[in-house]
Amino acid sequence: MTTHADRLLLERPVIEAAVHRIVADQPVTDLHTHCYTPRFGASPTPGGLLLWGIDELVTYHYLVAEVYRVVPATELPYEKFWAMSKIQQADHIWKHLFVENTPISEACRGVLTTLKLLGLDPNEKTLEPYRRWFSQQNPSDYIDRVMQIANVDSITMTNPVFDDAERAIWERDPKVGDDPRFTAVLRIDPLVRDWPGAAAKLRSWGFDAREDFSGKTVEEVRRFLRRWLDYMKAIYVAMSLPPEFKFPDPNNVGGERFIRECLLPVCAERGLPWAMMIGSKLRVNPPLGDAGDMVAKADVQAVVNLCREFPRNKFLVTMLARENQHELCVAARKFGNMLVFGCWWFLNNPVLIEEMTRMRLELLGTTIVPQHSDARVLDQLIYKWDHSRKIIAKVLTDKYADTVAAGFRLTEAHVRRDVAKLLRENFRAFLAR
Ligand code: RAT
Ligand code: ZN
Repeated sequence: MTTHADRLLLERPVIEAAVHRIVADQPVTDLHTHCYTPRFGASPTPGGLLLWGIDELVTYHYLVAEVYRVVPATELPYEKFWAMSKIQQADHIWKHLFVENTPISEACRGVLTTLKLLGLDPNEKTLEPYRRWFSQQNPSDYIDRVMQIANVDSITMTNPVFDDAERAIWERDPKVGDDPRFTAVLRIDPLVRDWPGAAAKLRSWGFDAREDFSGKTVEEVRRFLRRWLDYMKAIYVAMSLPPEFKFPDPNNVGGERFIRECLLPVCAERGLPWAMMIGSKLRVNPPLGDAGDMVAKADVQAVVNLCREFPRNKFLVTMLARENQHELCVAARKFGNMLVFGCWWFLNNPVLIEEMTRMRLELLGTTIVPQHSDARVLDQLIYKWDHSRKIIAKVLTDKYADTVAAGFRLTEAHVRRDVAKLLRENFRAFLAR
């Protein structure tokens, strides 16, 4: 007897329909977001870290960058924009990007998709109707609703301990991260980007970390890492690293020693991966804030050196430059302790997601995590996953059609197994390893 799972998928339209259905039905474990549990406070409450709702969606920094292409700083100086209320900023962006221009960029389209999938008409000329709708939602219930629409089963936070506002919240409320829908990640960019500054901070928090690594620095930095990993119940450690990142690095001896002597031993002892997000050049236009960051090509050899020298460590790796993607895939073929993930930030555009997903599947089979959302605003989970799922399904359809043409007897069970790995199990298995 042929069961549903054994059903052969041999013709392209049959493959296509099955793949799109299976990809849509597969719950995602989203391994990198900037979303928070409601206990961190929620917008529009001042200081709330969980951002959600129409005004946050429309003032996403990707859209701040885009509105400055339409209304340049000579017409609206940056200080004036930042002095406006969130509502005024959102109105400005809506008018210029959604009403007076056609919202075809990926970040604009994302707002439309989100509204549509929430059951709203994205054609309103002002934001008032959306504001009324969102004001009737309660953040915690709304998280459930967004997760259900996006079909996301777990949201991984990003928890920067060097951010004073966030650290204060953790210190006030040790249970702030306890929500079964979320997991925490210890984010510590300054320890490599600015070792002397980070060491000074650690000293001010009672850890005797010295710039020249004298005394008990190594032990103390390890104590700091363990303390926060345990406190947050972090599932990995993350850093965004500059295009100049090297390992070893004679120009950043402090950063290198931190990685070698403190970070990697603690990660190995705890069985936790280190997520490296490489290629972000911060603040090339400082007054734009988060919208003022840039991309540049980075050095894949640094990743190769780390994976080879530290075989007991696990490395989650994503790179920001399109030009690095091929070399990174080849590097991943050499090292089982590396898991390539996501189409990060400026790569989160259909043309690049498709290209990267295709290349990764061709070079690495299903041993990848094709996407993460990087949602900064909770509601963005809806569009980021809707858009990416469709591209992943499209690419998989092509790959399966080629495999079938080579004589493989493809069934629904194969597709289900592969899609589960890609969207959920590969990441979970890597953590558990
Ligand atoms: O994608 C983004 O929103 C960036 O601003 C960054 O947050 C980046 O994803 C990061 O995690 O550093
Ligand atoms: Zn991010």
